[in-house]
Amino acid sequence: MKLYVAPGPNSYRVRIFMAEKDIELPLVELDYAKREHKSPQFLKLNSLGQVPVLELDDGAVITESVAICRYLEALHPTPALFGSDAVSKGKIEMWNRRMEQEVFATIGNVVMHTNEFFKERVTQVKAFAEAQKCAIPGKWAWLDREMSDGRAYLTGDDFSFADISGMVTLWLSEVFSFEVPPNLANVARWNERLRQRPSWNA
Ligand SMILES: N[C@@H](CCC(=O)N[C@@H](CS)C(=O)NCC(=O)O)C(=O)O
Repeated sequence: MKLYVAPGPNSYRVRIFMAEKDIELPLVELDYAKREHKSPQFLKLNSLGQVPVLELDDGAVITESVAICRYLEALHPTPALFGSDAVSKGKIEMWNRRMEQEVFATIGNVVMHTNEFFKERVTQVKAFAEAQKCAIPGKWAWLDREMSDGRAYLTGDDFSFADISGMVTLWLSEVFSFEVPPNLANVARWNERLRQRPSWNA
């Protein structure tokens, strides 16, 4: 089995997940500058030319960071980062979707519609990027209100896959200098807690 990766939130999501579970896999690190992710050889693995990609020993391929993590969870069930009972499974799915669609996607849209790197992936619309940028503080404020019950992690007391999506969202936010509004005490507490995990550096 080998995992194709390159810098960016989706590869980091899988690498954090692996670190949390103590999983080690051979990594193939692609170089964007050399366009290795768009080479004919790599496009055979993932026609979208995106990472991460997991290639199994029998040649089967799994793309999409969440799908790769779900596959790895099936092989390594503990700790159960996608939940262990009906309620926790439902809540983790719910919070993962919310994190991805409400917060990550808003920040990601600004990057996608302004950064040179994504010019060939989307038709960049400056006005959309501006509107999404204005929406970011409100997304964090919404999360802060949600977490005002004092919970440690997105779904409650336990760290889960949804928090890993949160980690890469916080990373994205920092790298592209979109400050998390500093007055949001609940998000700040969660942010600090996540950064203290050894997997943060994965
Ligand atoms: N939905 C995919 C998204 C994959 C993705 O967008 N990966 C980025 C790096 S984080 C990429 O490969 N970008 C290169 C490109 O878009 O050409 C996943 O979750 O794995």
